[in-house]
Amino acid sequence: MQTEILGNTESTAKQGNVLIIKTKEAEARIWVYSPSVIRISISKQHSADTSFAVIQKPGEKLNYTESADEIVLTTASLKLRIGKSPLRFNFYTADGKVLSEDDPRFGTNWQGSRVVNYRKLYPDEKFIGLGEKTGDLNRRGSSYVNWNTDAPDHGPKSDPLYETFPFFIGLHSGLTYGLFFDNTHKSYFDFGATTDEQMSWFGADGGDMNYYFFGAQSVSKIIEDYTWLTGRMEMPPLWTLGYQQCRWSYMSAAEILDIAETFRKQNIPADVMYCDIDYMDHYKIFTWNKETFPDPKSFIDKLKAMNFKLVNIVDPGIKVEPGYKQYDEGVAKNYFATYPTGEKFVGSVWPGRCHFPDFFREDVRKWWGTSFSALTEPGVAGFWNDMNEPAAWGQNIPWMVKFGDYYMPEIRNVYGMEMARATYEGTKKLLGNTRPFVLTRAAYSGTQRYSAVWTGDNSAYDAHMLLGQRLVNSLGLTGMSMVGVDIGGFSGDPTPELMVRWNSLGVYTPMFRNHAMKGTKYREPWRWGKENEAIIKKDIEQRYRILPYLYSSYYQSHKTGIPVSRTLAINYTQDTSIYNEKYQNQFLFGDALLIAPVESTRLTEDVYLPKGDWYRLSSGEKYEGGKSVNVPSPLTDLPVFVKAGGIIPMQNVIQSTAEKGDGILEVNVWYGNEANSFVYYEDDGSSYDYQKGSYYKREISFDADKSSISLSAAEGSFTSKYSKIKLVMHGFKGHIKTFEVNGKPVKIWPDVDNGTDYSLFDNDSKGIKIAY
Ligand code: MIG
Repeated sequence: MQTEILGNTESTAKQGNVLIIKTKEAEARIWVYSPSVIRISISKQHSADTSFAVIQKPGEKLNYTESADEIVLTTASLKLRIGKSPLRFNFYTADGKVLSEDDPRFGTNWQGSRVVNYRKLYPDEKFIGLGEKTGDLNRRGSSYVNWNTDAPDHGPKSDPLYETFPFFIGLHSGLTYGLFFDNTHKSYFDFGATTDEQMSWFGADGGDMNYYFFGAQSVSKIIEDYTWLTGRMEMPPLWTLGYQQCRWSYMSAAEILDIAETFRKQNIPADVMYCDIDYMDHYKIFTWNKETFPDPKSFIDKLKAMNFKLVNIVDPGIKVEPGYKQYDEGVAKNYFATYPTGEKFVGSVWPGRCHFPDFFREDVRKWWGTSFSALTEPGVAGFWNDMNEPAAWGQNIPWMVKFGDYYMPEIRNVYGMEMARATYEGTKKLLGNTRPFVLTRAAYSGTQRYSAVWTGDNSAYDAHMLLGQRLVNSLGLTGMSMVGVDIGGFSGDPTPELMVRWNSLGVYTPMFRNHAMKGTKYREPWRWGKENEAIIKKDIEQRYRILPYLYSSYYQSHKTGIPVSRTLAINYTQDTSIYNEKYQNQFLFGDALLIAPVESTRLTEDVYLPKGDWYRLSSGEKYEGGKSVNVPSPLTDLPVFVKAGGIIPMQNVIQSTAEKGDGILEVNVWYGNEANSFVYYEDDGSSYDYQKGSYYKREISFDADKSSISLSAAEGSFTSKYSKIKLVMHGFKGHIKTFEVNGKPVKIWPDVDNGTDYSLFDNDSKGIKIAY
């Protein structure tokens, strides 16, 4: 096999909105999607121009000049200089600063169907992203493979895991850029790991060198652009933000009801119970075990009466068993993957011998979707998609297995996403105006449009807890905001200390789900002794306190793609300390909270606080940032800090999101010199009416210079469930002279225990101005 390197330009032509450049080896096509997003696709033979990830079309404008050796394409924010001979692609900011360039020697090249792009590596260049990848926050010096894999027992260095997000962000010379390699084949990324630090490279076993280059000059704007291109999440059902209790498996309806009752008896807030694979009849998807779940509807009605939602698992494998509805229908309509001869592929999974639906076909997705009536009719609210890498015992589904026209190797990495899509589209239809919840294990770029993800089978030890946090933070960079890890660790048994610590981190995990493997000790909050139960309860209560803040943070993800859990690399990109291994797990949870994950054995911890002032959430103690501080981290108090100026709407504890609560919205503001604002968002938490204007949105602003806190008039037709506002002012001692709401003096009380000052007044959606 020879290496073919992209050579000299033979012709250039503009065809509508695409620039086409031909060399002896290949054809390059260039489109401008937006001023900060340019796409290049280079191929010896272009495949059909379809994408599972991208939902935008290229723009119409193509501004370029051509000379004998160069084409220079410009947009408002980018300059792409194309060297004609040999054909190389080099990106600059509009004012000419180098963002990223092809390696002049190798650029794009091939070995047979394998295609690779080599790029220059800059001395200070760092890399972040790639979604669910182990290793460090800064991926410089590491290499990765994308090949969706069932990875039980993976460790903090294992690769690949379950999901593929071929999108990374490069950082150097104070500049930022992003690159999305939209190629679903097995793919490879190397950030200077094996090139003597000369180059970075990425490539795939097949397909086109098809990538999108992002030139925005901030990590958050790059995430906005990437999620503009690949889509954003809908508003999640509010109940999914509550505490979720899962296990492989609660073995009967009676057992699940018993657990749910215990939550209520112990007054530990919770919203969700799960059915793992044992609810089914011999693991047949869309069936119920008649002995252990004899009457699904009355079982779910009882859960509903206790304000619990139920989520059920479905795997893709359909058991080979004549007489089983989904098998018979799938065979009759040819819905399953085949060998090239047309024979159906058989792989073995939990049900035994199985066929695998071809989710790449619309009619199959429809059929799959309607099958969920077996779950939605009795009242299941959420749909958990597992084993969709796809997994089968032995793992290596043969390369010649066909899904319609696609062979396994070209679409393995998107199978899980298309299953999640079928599940989402189908259940959305069945549920009418109610938002479905889908949770998937395998994913590809764009999955955020359909589903939440969790990080698969983690393990009950400290390093895995920390790894999980990095995975969550990294997934946030690639558009996945709603992400969970199995709190407590899926395999193995956590020590009580680890369970408590991990649960406290779960409070600040976008999806808060406790889950464990068959054979492990039970994990529910009351299994750890009275003292630990009390800590776990208090932490879960904290989750319910911050729900108004969390829901508003999800609104940001819905609108802009900015994730709920944010690696510090988003807001503090140029601060090199945050990439330090010691601090790399830290993250912002929403706009205002900084969380430092701490191992369960460490009762004090060094935390790095970026520049600015910070307050410890639990004590109100103030810290100066721009340095590391050693802080107490007992199991009762995970280090959580609030940015000075931070605005966090909270509520009093409720036992589930279905409860109305006491109608008091607690607006917390921490004193700070820089003016700040927060977009507060509320809607009914369950329907799609928000898309028709039924929401309640207002900006809460704080400006110390003006001694003012204000809430703008509420936008939207929804009526807030909070009739009163309790304003809690942290760190305002000495700053409060008078206190007026809309020009009228209102009472304000000092809270001696917390060192805060607070007031209570009516929630007026017309707008509230507070002067102090
Ligand atoms: O082969 O459904 O990652 O969360 O509990 C194991 C049983 C299959 C793997 C999932 C895990 C789930 C388990 N599943």
